[in-house]
Amino acid sequence: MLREKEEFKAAFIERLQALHGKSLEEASAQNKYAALGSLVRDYIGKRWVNTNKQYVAKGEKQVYYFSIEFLLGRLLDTYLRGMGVRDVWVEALAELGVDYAELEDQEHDAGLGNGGLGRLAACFLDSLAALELPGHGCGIRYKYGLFEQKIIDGDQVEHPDNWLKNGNIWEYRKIDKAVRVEFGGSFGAVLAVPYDIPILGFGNNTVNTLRLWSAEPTEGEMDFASFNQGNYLKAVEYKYSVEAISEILYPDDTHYEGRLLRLKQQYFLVSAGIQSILRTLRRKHGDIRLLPEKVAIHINDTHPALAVPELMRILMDEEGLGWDEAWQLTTGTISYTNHTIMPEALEKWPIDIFQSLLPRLWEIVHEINERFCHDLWHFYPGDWDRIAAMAITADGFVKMAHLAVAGSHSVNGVAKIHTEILKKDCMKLFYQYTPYKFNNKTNGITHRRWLMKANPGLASLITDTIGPSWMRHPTDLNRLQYFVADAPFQERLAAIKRDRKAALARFVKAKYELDLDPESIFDTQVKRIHVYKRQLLNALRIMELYNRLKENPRLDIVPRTFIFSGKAAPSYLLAKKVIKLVNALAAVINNDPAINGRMKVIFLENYGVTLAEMIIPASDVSEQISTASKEASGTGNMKFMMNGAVTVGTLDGANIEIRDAVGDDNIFIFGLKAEEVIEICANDQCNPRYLYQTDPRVRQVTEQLIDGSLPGGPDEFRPLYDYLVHGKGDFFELQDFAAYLDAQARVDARFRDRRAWAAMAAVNIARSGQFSSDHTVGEYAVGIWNIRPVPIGE
Ligand code: DL6
Repeated sequence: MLREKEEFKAAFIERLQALHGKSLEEASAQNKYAALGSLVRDYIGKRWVNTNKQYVAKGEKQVYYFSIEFLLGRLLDTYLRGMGVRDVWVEALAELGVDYAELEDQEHDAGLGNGGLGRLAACFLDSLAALELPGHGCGIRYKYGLFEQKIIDGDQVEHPDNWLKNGNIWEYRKIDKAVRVEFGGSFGAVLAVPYDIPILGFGNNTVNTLRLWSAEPTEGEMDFASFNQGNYLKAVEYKYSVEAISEILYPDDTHYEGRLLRLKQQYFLVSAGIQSILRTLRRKHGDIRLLPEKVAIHINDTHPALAVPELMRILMDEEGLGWDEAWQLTTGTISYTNHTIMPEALEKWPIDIFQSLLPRLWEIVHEINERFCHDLWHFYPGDWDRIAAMAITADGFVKMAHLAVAGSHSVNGVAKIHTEILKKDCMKLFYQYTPYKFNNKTNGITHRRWLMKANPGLASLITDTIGPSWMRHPTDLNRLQYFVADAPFQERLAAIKRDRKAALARFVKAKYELDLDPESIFDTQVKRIHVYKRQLLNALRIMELYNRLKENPRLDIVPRTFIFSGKAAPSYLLAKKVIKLVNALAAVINNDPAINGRMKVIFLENYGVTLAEMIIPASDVSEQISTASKEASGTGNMKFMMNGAVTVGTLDGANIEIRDAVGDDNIFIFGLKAEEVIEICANDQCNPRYLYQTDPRVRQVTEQLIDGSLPGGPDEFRPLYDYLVHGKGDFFELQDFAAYLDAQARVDARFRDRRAWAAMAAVNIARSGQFSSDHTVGEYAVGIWNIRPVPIGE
């Protein structure tokens, strides 16, 4: 398949002519990108059909990963790597005078997710296909992805992310596979139209499917040609209200919002997805009773938890099964991952909204609750408090996490500590009742995107050093341990890091007209902006270091570049203030001649997958400083580690497992532990104010927020001051401040010894294989889904 350069060149030029009627010289970059995409589609088409045929022929169990978010990023490069033609095609393009990087830039990131949860779903799809596992994604084709962030006068300003503006060459609209989704009440029916995106394996013939559903008016309801004018307007209204369902991704991952549109999205996703799965099951196997044997449905957090009552509805109302059998099939098929313990993110739908939009589902949920509470009564006779706390519907709400636990056979957390907290704390009662359902699956990231694609220089060094097996077996990265102290290896590693830093510096110079020093420590915190992730703590220590340098201009520090990037939910005012503060610090510090470039602060706007691919390989230090117990796992921590950045972090989420993997000498741990945080919060003993009174550094930096020394005047950052000094202190910024400064001093000392630093970086890379999502997905496949690889022949 076009493995020879000359063959490819001829095909490419021919395709340009056929698609656009243009010669190579006349074609625009967008035309060339489309022609390249069309050649990729040629390759994929046959293998996709073949994969599906073999799945049918072999009759193996399939898993469907239901997620309200899939944060894919760009796909072109992933496809070319999966096909094994990237290097040949890139070279051939260069010989034609076509810059591949320019073509890559034509692709708009598919940003159909907020952050970790959506990116995890994308990594899992990549690993499923790479491992030849029969697994598919099921999501929503939002017309607008996560908003585009612009920074104007230091503030975040949101713009719509019109990612489909130039079309999407990777999607296949399959109108013949559309299904009707019936809502209750006055809303009526909606046509769910699938857009399939092929998910290519790596060096194999597997092509799995990500099916994204788009909401369209059903034909019947849209037959308004003969309508009088009043009905015509109504018909148009109907059209817009239907299309609104798949119009936009909700831009908040940490706050549950009881909006009707969100509930419509959730039902739309699960109803369309389940109908389509059952249609395939009937066609392939005939007998619906084979469901748990042939299908696993995984729900990524509670957003698709309506899968439980929807599957019950179809099995009973359409397939004619009785309750008990339907329940056995449903719970045997569905499994659930919890991604957060933050109470404000836990979904609960007001019963009146639920009932009026989904009357039949409400009846079923009501019955599930009755039976669930009845069973609890047998187990815990007379323990009303416990039963009330576990009920699925209570206090006027449907509690989605309770529904998800009751309706699935497996419940997993996403890092060891997170699963322990679920078991001991927030889901304690459920764990006591059904301990066998609970298990841990620590998150992972695909090393194909986050190492091979994002950092090809490092990938080559690794292959030169230990051979290529790590690409298929990422734990083979362990073999790098023999080279950790090897001087030539360390030098090459350091040179690659410098090269990535220089590339980022060029990008920053071009976009922000700011000079970064690649010799300085690139110290990075990139992720969603949220109080629990504590970008504010990072900002405070920057202020503290600045104060010290001002007091003593001869202070001996290693120059540092503080890099931030991330989006705040549009209505999250405190988080937006943190963005403003970072930008204010940048304005002051970057322009202060007394600092002489020893500190630089930069906030890179519009964080997303593609930007992350540039920032992460260029970083020396990875800031993972959430309040212990609050970050379920984190996956950014793994991406940095895999690229040789050293973590400064709390004992939270997967940081703990990273610490265990690299050892205490190769990570900078600080701060309160989860048990301490939980206990202080439980006893309501958090009193940050005493630190303001006793630690002069705390006092100085907090006062500076309101003394008028920052741009914007004394009131601009008062909300942050009030939060820190007069707030409840739930996120422990002030308690962890001294320990954080101490950890940063250790970083400074260690970085001076370049060999020691390179050795630390090497240990981090060597130990990162266990955090490949191949490993994680392998564990889901065996421990939860019970699926096996299905090798696909040519
Ligand atoms: O599991 C993926 C990712 C974790 O790594 C993060 O620690 C966690 O914050 C994130 N959770 C969410 C919250 N969504 N909900 N609900 O995105 O999941």
